[in-house]
Amino acid sequence: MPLVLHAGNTNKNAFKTLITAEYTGVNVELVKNFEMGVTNKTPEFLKMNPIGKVPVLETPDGPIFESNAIARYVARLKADNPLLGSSLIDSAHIEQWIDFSSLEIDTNILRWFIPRVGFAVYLPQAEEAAIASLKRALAALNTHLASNTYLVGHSVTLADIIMTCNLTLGFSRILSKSFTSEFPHIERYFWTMVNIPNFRKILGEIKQAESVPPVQSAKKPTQSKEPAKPKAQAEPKKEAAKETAKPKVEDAGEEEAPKPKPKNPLDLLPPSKMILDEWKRLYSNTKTNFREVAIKGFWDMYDPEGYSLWFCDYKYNDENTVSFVTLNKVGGFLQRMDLARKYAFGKMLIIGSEPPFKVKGLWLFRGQEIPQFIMDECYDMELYDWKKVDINDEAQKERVSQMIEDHEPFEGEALLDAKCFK
Ligand SMILES: N[C@@H](CCC(=O)N[C@@H](CS)C(=O)NCC(=O)O)C(=O)O
Repeated sequence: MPLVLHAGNTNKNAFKTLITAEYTGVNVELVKNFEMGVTNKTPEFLKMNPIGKVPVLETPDGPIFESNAIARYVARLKADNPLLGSSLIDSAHIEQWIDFSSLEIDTNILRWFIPRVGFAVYLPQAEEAAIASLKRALAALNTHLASNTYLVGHSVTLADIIMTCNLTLGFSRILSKSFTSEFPHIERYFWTMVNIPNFRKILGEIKQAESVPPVQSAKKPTQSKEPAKPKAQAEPKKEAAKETAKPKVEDAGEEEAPKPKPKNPLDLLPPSKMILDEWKRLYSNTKTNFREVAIKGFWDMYDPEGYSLWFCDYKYNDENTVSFVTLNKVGGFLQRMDLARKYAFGKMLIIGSEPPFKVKGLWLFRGQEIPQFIMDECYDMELYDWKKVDINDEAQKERVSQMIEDHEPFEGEALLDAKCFK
């Protein structure tokens, strides 16, 4: 008889047990027709887990909740299971990495992700703190993995299973390549693990998030406050099984009513004679004589009191060894700058005819500083060194012109590509 696991079929916490079962040779099956927010709120389910969360495993000796405990139970069904280590110290290190994965990595990924997708109140400072804590944990993990293929010993253990499932949520929903490239040993580890057959069978093919999801307004925590709808009445939920995509309401429970959006401080600056949209139109519509028309037009329009110009220089150019990865990284950056569309124009040049490619850019921002909300919300900003352009310096002015017009050669080198943010 299979052990029945209650969860949707995309739940990364359930994957911990399913992968463990593959390694252990235990028959675990997902319950049929599980519907998130409905099945797990019935009185029968609440008897198994009084807080109505999944996964829950039914065993001949009674139910178990908490995904790490369930995975441990399944691993212990096999005597001397190598997943649990073969010495006291290995077992302790397995427990250490399981806790680290749950408390330092998963928690901070969720603190970053959940408010963004609207299941908790979004607070920029809280997000900043979550990202800082996550980076601290990932840096330690990256260092460990620099000289270790697996977390403990020389083969897969339960710690790798739990860590990989937690990273799966991160990599597929919020940790884009430009974020993870700071942690190359974790990248190597993660892609190796998810391609091991016992993992791949359960996880399927993982596609890394292309960008950080934009902030959505907070969603109503309907599941915790409304009684469960009888099954027949429940709307068909395509998304129902996607707890991985939408970690549910536990963190949204404390949600406050959405506050009116504060005005962006840049809207309170004295008006500028430069109309950003006019410049963007001129840039887009100039097809010939670019220097004479668009560049001249730019300098005629430019208002050094209302706007500032900035050069940026990617700090990790030596990592730009694959052209399409470099292009995607820059593309992701421009997508994430979407929030700045009303206040910025940018050019990003990908320079060189062979790797490593250099990434350099020019940005026009409203105001005299790089707007704080961009620094806060677009983490790519810290991957670049920023230098304010001195327009009284003719050489710098000429560099600005060349960057706007994709001048080639640029500083003596060919351009692989040039991308514009407008
Ligand atoms: N610490 C728990 C977390 C479980 C959890 O947060 N489950 C989510 C889905 S991934 C859930 O059931 N949410 C429904 C709810 O909060 O009512 C575990 O590892 O099992």
